[in-house]
Amino acid sequence: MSLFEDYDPLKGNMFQILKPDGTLRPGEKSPWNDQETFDLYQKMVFIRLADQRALMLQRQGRFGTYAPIWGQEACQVGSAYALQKGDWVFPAFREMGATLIMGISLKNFYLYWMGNEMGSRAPEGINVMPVSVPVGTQTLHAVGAAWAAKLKGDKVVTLVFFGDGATSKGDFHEAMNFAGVFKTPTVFFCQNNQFAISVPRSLQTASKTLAQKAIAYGFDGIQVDGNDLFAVYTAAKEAVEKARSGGGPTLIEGVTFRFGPHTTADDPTKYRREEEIEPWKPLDPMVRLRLYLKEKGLWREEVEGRLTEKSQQEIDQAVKDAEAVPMPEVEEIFKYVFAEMTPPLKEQMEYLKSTLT
Ligand SMILES: Cc1ncc(C[n+]2csc(CCOP(=O)(O)OP(=O)(O)O)c2C)c(N)n1
Repeated sequence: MSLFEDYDPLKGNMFQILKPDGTLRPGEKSPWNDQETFDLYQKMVFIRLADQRALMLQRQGRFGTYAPIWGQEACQVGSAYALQKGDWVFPAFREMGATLIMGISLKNFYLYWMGNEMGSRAPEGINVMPVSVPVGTQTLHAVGAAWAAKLKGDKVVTLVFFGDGATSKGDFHEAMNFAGVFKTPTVFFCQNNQFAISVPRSLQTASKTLAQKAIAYGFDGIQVDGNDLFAVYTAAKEAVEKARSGGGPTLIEGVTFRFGPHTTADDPTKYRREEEIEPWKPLDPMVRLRLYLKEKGLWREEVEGRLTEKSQQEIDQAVKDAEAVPMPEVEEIFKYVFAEMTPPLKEQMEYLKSTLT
């Protein structure tokens, strides 16, 4: 029986394997052996520290802005890890975890937020599309790419990330409809982090779950504990395999929480009370994985210290390498919009240049 038949998104019975206390639900097991689980924990430590560093770099004026992933590591690592070589990730703007799991270097990732478009260029063989700031538009791109692959007979799956806020966009509904009709090999991953900037989930939709939106479009939807790496991976893996074997799309709603600001440009204390954050703290994806590993004898304070030190060294190097890349000329903002620059673009470019001299 398929996981998607066991969990009815209308009922809101969320799929979970690893409980917040680090123990497994009865009858459930880790999808990996101990070593692999530990390796993924190590990657998550690196990702969390790289995320924290990004925030600091912005505060120091070395990044333009940044959209932190703090709290959403399991959603991103678990789902991207379920892909195979040749599959594609279509990120929104908060997907450092998924991007690094796909093999993009931290240096490359940092470059984008430093304002260098070279950071949008994935190396050959790494299938990660550039950051998509216009909310939800990437869902259409992911469906188009999946459809193209299907027409060509390529066994490729596209995984697209978006937030709870994006589910109110027409793009999302058009993408879901098209995917359902043409049975495209697409996995829609909604990171329901409870907020779209200042708009809480309760004001986003009257639907009981976001996963249930799949029902209207004729395919599977499942609500997963987005802070549970094991559950996210297991659901994503099943969705990816289903897509690859011609079974069509799936909508996964990862229930999670954004601990940080929306981006470095906002102050969450203006719209979110401390009491709203408090209940999510014990549900942190890193905490439960650490408890699980501790019980297995694989985690101790010294281990954490070692992982942190090693990660910080790698992060230091990535910052150095990214800052050593020459910044592009300001003209490049305008140069590639059209084959030939239009008069308004030329005017804007001249104006910008005049403000810089
Ligand atoms: C088309 C469009 N409208 C508005 C914005 C401004 N904006 C940026 S992020 C955001 C909220 C997105 O919320 P959600 O989809 O839940 O993703 P999250 O930021 O929580 O990851 C908005 C309204 C935008 N970038 N694009």
